[in-house]
Amino acid sequence: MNSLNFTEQYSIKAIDSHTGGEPTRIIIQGGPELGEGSMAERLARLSNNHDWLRSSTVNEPRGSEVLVGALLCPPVNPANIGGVIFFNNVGYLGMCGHGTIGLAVTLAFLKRISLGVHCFETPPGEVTVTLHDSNRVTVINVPSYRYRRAFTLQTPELGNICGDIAWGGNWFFLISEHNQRLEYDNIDSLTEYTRIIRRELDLQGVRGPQGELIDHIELFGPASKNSGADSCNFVLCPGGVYDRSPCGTGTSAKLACLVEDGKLLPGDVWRQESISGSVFEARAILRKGQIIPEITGSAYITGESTLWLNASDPFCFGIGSPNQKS
Ligand code: PYC
Repeated sequence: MNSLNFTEQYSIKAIDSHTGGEPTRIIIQGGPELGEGSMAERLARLSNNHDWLRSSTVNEPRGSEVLVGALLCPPVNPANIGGVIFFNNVGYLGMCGHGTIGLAVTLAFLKRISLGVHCFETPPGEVTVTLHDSNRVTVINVPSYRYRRAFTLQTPELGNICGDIAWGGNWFFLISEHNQRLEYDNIDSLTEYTRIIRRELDLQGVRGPQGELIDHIELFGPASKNSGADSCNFVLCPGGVYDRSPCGTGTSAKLACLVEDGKLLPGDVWRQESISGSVFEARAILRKGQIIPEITGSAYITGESTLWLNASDPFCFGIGSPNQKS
């Protein structure tokens, strides 16, 4: 049953935060029971049987296309703090870097974790966070790698676009050679440009090794003068809007490409600036031949709320969602 049976009112508790400008809504109460199994198995159950949770909490009118939601779950391994499944206005994410930083800060706000190291389970694997203070967090992400180097996409509208396809917990097409101006006042045309690329990748059947959609597009350019960063990015997310943060999984995919090209040594710092001016500090370490990204950023709590679902509300499960009642 992909809806929720309730009479009159149903409530969900959520904590909102932002990481480098990108919002995260952590659902701490009122989510469905997903049973046993890995976070990948629970994601499938959430998506197939309880998608109402995603659409009602991140879609309008309660949320927006920018918001990333996350359901906190009990861990499989009791030594871990919890499991987490990330979602957005159109579906589900693998890992989410800014969201994991937001999650750690949220759990600290709730006094459920203290400073130090904590492990979480996500659909693509375990990640470790170090909570440095009430806002600053380092995430050790899942292993990241480049799948295709210098892949040329031929597009009728934009001509040939050359970039790398890489995994950083989500799939990215990373483009450094483009004629776009990476400035905040150029967001509309960057969004349009990357939406075309995303559509063409999909239409032309360009996929990951297991047929995965390449659903994030990442452009790189010079960092702004006073940021102290190595590069600035613009990341188009699957829901069609840009990441306000430098994107933790996108920065991880970038690190994998840089290390594989010999442009960044394991352990050296890479500062990635976002189009909105926030910066993640990143480095890659090598473990058993795999590239393991570490991403450091800060999150801030922006709200603590009870979301109400009203049985007579036609938009109870979100506007335009497949779960919409009217
Ligand atoms: O920080 O990994 C990230 C992310 C993915 C989508 C939005 N943010």
